[in-house]
Order: sequence, then C-alpha cells, then structure tokens
Amino acid sequence: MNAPKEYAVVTGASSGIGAATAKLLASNGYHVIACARRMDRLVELANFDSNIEIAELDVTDQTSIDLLSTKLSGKPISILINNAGGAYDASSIESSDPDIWAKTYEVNVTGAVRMTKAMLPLLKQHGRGHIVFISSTAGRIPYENGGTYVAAKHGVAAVAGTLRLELSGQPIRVTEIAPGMVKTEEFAVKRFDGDRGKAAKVYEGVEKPLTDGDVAETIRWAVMLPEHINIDLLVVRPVAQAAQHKVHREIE
Ligand code: 8X3
Repeated sequence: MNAPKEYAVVTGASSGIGAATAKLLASNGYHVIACARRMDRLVELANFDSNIEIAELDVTDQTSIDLLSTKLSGKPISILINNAGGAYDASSIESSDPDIWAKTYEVNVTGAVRMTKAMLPLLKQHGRGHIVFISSTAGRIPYENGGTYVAAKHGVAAVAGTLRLELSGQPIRVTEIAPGMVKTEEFAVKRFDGDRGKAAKVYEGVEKPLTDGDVAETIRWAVMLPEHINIDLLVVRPVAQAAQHKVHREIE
C-alpha cells in the first residue's frame, strides 16, 4: 500500500517563490494546498499538477484564514510554508509612510502569525509537522531605503525563533529560509510601485540572480530531510552576492 500523501499548505502561491514551491512539492508527491488572493493565477497553477488544490486566502484577513481552517479541518496537514509577503516601498525612514509600515508588517509578520496559529492545531492533530518561514537576508542585515521591509523581515525571523522555542519537545520543526537576491516577476516591481525600469536596475549586470525555483529547491530540501533534522536558518544568495552590499555586476 502507498503511504498516505503529506499535505502542505503554501501561502502567497500565486507567483514567485510560492508558486515555484507549490509546483516543486507537488511534483515530489505532496498534496499541496496553494493559497493566495488571486484565484485566476491559482487556477493556472492547478493546471500544472493534479497534486495542487487551490484556496483563496488573504493572510491579512482573519475571516479569510478562518474559512481556510474550516475547509482544511480534518485533513492531514503536516507542512505550512509561510511565504506570503512583500516590500511595498523603497523609502528612507525619514520620508516613509506609516501606512506602508503597517501594511508591510501586516502582510509579512502578522499574516504569518495568523496562519501559524490557524494551522498549528492541524499539525498537532496530525502528530507532527514543519513550519517554514520565508524571511529574507533583509531580516538579518539592514540596508538603506529598505526600512519597512527590513523591520518586517527581522520580525519574521523573531517569530520563527520564538516559535521554535515554544514548540520545544513537540514533533514540529521550525525553519527560517532567508533568501538574498532573487529575481522574480513581481518582487522588485511591487517595491518600486510598478516602475519596471527601477525594478530591472536591481538585477542589472548580476550574473544569475537566484530564481524562485532555486529558493523552492531549498524549501524542498529542508522539508524532505529526515524528520529528526531541523534546519533552523538557511541563508541563500547567488554567487554574485557575497554580502548584502557586495554585489558583483558586469556592466559595460
Ligand atoms: C529580498 C532580498 O535584498 O531585496 O528579500 O532585501 S533584498
């Protein structure tokens, strides 16, 4: 008899790292619940693999989270990938907008906390589990004009570290994956409020920034390790980025 499928919930699955992770986990035999606000994109994702089930989710809305919990009640959920997040400005602290601070925190930090609270009872019921937080190297090292995102991702790192301590003695792994420069369809475009020229500059001359698939591969690796192995923190950057401010660019 085949072993029952592991169920994995992935937030922010409509694009980028979330979509790539949903695909990769599905192709490795997981039953994936791919969650995001944009159902049209999720429908496309579901066409990719019959192991992908889709669910509308706004991680900033408790009602939306409660609906998902009800839908998933009784299902053998063992993995939560807290991936939903983003940067919504590139401002100095002096010129930043408090509403953007609130939004950035709400999506990246409180959203992951809401989902963790909602899924923990299911993981516990299942008897074991793994919660993966996708943070960022911005959650380790500040950089100028990144305050909203830097602070929020430091928050995500703090949540992951605190949760691991609080779950001590329980069979639930907690991993933080902190990617550096990843070139995705939307991340930098959102940060620069739709300005594709400014977004493209971020990656200018960089040979092979990470792709969303590269980060998905690190997530797959962490979750598929034997269950007694917990990756606490994995920092992943492209070779061209030796450190946050040390990016090698080939510009003619
Ligand atoms: C994205 C990496 O360097 O833009 O999480 O903060 S960075």
